[in-house]
Formats: sequence, C-alpha cells, structure tokens
Amino acid sequence: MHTADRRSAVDAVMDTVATAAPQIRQGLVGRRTKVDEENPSGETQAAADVWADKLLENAITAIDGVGQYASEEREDIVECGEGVSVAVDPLDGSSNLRPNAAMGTIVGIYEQPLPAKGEDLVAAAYVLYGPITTMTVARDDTVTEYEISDGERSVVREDIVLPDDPVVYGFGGRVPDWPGDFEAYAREIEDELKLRYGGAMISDVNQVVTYGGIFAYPALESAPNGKLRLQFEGIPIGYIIETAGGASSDGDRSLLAVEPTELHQRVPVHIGNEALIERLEAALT
Ligand code: P6P
Repeated sequence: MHTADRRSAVDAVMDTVATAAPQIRQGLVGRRTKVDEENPSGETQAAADVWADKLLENAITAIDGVGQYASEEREDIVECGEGVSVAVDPLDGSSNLRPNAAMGTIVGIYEQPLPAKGEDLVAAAYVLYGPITTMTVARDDTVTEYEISDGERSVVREDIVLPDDPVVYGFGGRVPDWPGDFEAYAREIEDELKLRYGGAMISDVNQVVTYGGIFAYPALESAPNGKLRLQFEGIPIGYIIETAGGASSDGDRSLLAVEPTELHQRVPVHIGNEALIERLEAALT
C-alpha cells in the first residue's frame, strides 16, 4: 500500500473513531444490561458492547483504504476491500457500565492482514469516556491527546511522554491468583507508588500516561496468559506507551514483539515507565 494511501486511511479511521465517540457515549444510556451472548473470549456481553461494535463496523468498513475490520466482540474478521487492517475493542471495560465508571475504545491499525504483529502496527489510539471524552493517538512517532466535543477533536497535549518520576500503579487479577514472583514485585511497588485501579484498562493506562507508573494485568496461576487480548489491547496500548517513551512487556519481551498465533489470543500485559518494566522482567523468573 502506498504511503500516501496508508496515511489517508489512518486519517480516515481516526476521524471516524472521533466522530463515533460521542455517539458511543450517548448510546450507553439504556444499554447497560447484559445480553445472553458471549464474546469470543467467553465473556458475557453488555448490550452496549454489541451496539458499539456494530456502529464501528458500519463506519470503519465503509472507509476506502480499509481491508479488514476485527473486533474483540466478534469471532471472525470482516473483509471489506483492500488496505489497512483495523482491530478494535469497541467498549473496553464494559463491566464498568453498571457502576457508571470510566470505559474506553481501543483501535489498532495494522498494515498487514490480521492477526498481525506489533511491527505491523502503523497507528493506535484509545478513547476514554471519563468526565471528559478524550482520544489519545500514537502515530508518526508521537502521542497526541485530544478532547472530543460534538465529534470535533481539539488538541490538548502534544508529544506526550511519560513523567520521569512514577506515581501510580494498578494490577489486575486477584492477589491469591498472582504467581509468587509477580506478588513479590507487587509488594515492592505497593511500598513505592499509589494504587489506581478502576477495572477498565484504558482508564488505568491513562493514569500511567498522565502521572507515570505501571499498569499490569499479569499472568495468573489460573490463567497463564492473563486476561487481555494481544491484538485488541496488548499491541495497541504497548505501541502507545512505547511511543510515549515508556515500555511494555508480556513478562519477557515487548508486547510488540509477541508473535500472534490467533486473533483472540490472550497475553500478560505490563506497561509503564521503562525502569519499572525492567525491574518487573528481572523479577519474573
Ligand atoms: P478484572 C475489562 O473487562 C478488561 O478487559 C480491561 O479493560 C480491564 O483492565 C480488565 O478487564 C479488568 O479485569 O478482572 O479486574 O475485572
């Protein structure tokens, strides 16, 4: 795909997601109930999950220059022409709907057919449905934060880098389910940083982007590959964090270096300040 065509496809996907964000936010009203369906990861879906996925599928597959659409909420890839491959988590953290807590949308744009590696990612973004709807975009080796109002994006922060001095941490999974080596590392971090864990990856990741620190949903005794999905969460967020001067890891290597074997595979996710990730990898035997 020519660079100019790829750039215009990335522009169009980002504009489409920015336009969809207020629609998704408004569409959460009245869609907080669970449906009796499961996503490919075996998680019960909220009505909003299904609805947000359909909205994004319709909008993104209509873009000239998009060849594939895939979602955490659906088993199969939608073939829609020639061009980039777009992987989305339409509503990350939808279990936060009932308690009315923050959620997000995650987008990864790959230049190879899915499932694709981190080195095939050309851009990534997340929308955070917090008190304000914001969109954080990593492309062209820089990270930019926008505020979204009525579908219009306005830049609020450019060339974002993680603060040097980490402040917050957030670790998923239940403590008794953490492997001993991760628990020992967590105990060290608990003595050094402040707990910020809200149950929606994007909200917790945005704490790390804002204040510096570490977010992890680690390998668990009961789930050695953790909970989060490589294609839809691990790679896009790892790309954003590494573009912002941080680091990502599955415990051994950058999330961008993890070889995907199937679309919905899970991966242990650790992201944050480089020094904290280096300590983590050293601690995991
Ligand atoms: P737990 C939301 O369901 C999600 O996929 C991520 O957004 C979040 O980090 C994690 O799962 C929360 O999982 O086990 O704490 O409910």
